[in-house]
Amino acid sequence: MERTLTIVKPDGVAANLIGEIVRRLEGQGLRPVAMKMLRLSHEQAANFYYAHRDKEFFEGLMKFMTSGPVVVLALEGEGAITKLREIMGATDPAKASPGTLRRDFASSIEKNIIHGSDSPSSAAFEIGYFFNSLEVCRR
Ligand code: 3AN
Repeated sequence: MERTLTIVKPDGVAANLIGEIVRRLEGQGLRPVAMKMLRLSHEQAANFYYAHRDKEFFEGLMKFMTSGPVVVLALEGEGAITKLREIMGATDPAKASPGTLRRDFASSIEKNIIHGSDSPSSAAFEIGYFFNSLEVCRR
């Protein structure tokens, strides 16, 4: 059983897509084991996206990720990291496969409604970034 982290980004929350996104994740065998809504500060967003600190899009990404509340979930399931990335679709919604969340709902490569951990090491870091061990439930 594997765990991963997902974020319904500010555009997903603003478009009332929390329920639709969680429905698709649960429908494909990704069970929420922790969940909360919060509004990120610049510092919290910057530490989360530390790996992208030198990218030219970094400040735009900070502005976007702090523009409204997000919903953060830890998910558990068979092959959860890869499965979540498949359900999300490619970073650029124009390149995302039909039926993926980003193809169906995202408006740009930056405003792409959902985040998903890209490896076991980033999943471990990202779950620990948002949740302590008492907040992650066994199911
Ligand atoms: P993913 O979210 O698919 O793992 P990453 O990790 O490469 O993609 O990028 C993290 C976030 O940075 C993306 N979700 C997106 O919001 C933003 N981003 C990535 N590439 C670009 C880009 N070329 N221009 C603007 N924003 C970008």
